[in-house]
Amino acid sequence: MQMAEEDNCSLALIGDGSVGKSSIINAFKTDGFLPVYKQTIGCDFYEKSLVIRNKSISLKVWDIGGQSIHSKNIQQYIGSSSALFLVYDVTNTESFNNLDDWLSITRKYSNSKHIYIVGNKVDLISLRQVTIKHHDKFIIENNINGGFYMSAKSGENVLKGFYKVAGQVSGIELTSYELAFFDKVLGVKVDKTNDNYEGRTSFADQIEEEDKLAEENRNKASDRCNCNCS
Ligand code: G3D
Ligand code: MG
Repeated sequence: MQMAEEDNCSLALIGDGSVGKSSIINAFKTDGFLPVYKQTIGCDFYEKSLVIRNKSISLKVWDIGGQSIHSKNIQQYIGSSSALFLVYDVTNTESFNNLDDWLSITRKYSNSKHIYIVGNKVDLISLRQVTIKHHDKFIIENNINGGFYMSAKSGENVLKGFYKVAGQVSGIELTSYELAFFDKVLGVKVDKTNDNYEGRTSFADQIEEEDKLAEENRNKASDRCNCNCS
């Protein structure tokens, strides 16, 4: 009997800090939401085997800290990803505006056709700032593959997004009917002691150092500022 071959999909979640990248990955990873943990510094990854239409797909997910856009290692993570989620927070216009920078850096280092924007925190309905019109306009004007709205808190669209994209990378276009099976809302869990850095790479410490240095230099530069800016 022939062994079924396994496809590979590596997906990087990038975007500003606090938009919910780690929370989305945790929602996918644990079928739950872990609201209390440190901001990702550096880069962590998680690997999971998915079965899509009887095809086994090994999905590797990279979580790149928002503060590492200028890190030299970001090229490697973006360049080696077959798909990219550019995540923003629908309650934070700045995180949406900064997608321009995230897309530029993505296009600089990647030829992937599988680029999506993800508007996260849609559970915060009354705080929403970024409209559907802006979200759609970004997709059309930048000619990217598409976008999702997610809530890492309720789990809305999280499974759907990951399965849809992993399928696409393997040449499988899941139908709306098939995707509806992933439409479940994930359970909510609170784990205040979680400090799980499983899959943290050796680059993580290096990136952390670079980020600290950049922050220190920024602080030094602002200390030297003698103007009347507030
Ligand atoms: P990051 O990995 O992009 O830096 P995190 O972002 O996953 O660390 O999330 C940043 C904060 O946003 C966290 O709040 C987290 O609980 C919250 N968050 C993430 N996703 C959602 C969501 O879908 N809905 C809501 N309501 N909150 C979300 P804290 O307070 O722990 O810093
Ligand atoms: Mg994080």
